[in-house]
Amino acid sequence: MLKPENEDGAASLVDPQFRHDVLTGLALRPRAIPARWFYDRRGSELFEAITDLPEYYPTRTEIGILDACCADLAARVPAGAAVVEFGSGSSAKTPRLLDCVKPAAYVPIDISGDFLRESAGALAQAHPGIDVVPLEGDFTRPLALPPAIGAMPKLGFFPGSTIGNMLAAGAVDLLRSMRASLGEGALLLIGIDRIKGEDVLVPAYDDAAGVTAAFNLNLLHRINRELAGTIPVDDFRHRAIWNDSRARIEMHLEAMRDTAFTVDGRAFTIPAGETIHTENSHKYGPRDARLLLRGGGWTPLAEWTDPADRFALILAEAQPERFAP
Ligand code: AVJ
Repeated sequence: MLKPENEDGAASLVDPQFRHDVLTGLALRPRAIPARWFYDRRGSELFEAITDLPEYYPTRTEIGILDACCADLAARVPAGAAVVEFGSGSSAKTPRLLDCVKPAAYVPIDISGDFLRESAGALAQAHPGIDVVPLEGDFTRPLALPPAIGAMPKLGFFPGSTIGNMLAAGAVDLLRSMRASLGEGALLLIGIDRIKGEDVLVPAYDDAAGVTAAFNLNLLHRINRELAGTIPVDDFRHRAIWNDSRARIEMHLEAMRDTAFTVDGRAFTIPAGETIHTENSHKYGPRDARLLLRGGGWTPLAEWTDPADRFALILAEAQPERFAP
């Protein structure tokens, strides 16, 4: 499989999926490119910087909840469990969860093998009692877990409100895939960002230091670098908009003047004021989040929030709904 990013930047092979998503996305109306393409090396660095911003509350809020709920959570997870993380486990949350739950095994799943092995190695060193078994693969589809953890009780971990990037249908599909991968009776600990005032939401996605703007605009630099693009990046600006009816923050790149450019030899024009939609970050009220989980085959068992109710960690079990008429 081709990697979306290579060490040598310009000389890297074109990822056919990236090329396809960009060329079709720029031809769509409204124009839209999937958010997963933000995360080349520079984009991942910028996202790390976002998590430290004073305005970006989700990361530190979720870590605070995880620390505060540890005793309660640990009491609900069977001994000798395997923690299965959907994502590479490079965040500050993973070691905290492992120290809390003390599982027998830890399985990080990621499509980027290099990144996966790096973070898995570091975690294994820091947790000598835990069997770390990285699994390279696409967790948006059901996958076979390593035989070594076959008999262990499973705890899935999907932090960061990453589920918020998906539309409702895609989010339900993903939850069902996780259920198929982990099996009936498994637990899932998922972080979901809450609906709150625009006064908090918009600055979290449009910070004073301009880091989120750089993160969004990096997508255009990446297109220019990897797909032989001629996009005049300085003619675009970052926009973060709260879409109240859909309960989501949308990120866009807005053309500040009429622009014309090519990507991989194809010509595009974007008139002044029009945008490329680059990300949705859906927010969920308490009932919305539980409905979403049930829709994906997960029954909520417990949930923990911060004192300001900004973010929720929900523990759910892969069980069919009981008492259905
Ligand atoms: C990684 C998808 C959870 O939606 O808050 C942060 C990505 N985008 N700032 C989010 C993001 C702009 C983030 N997720």
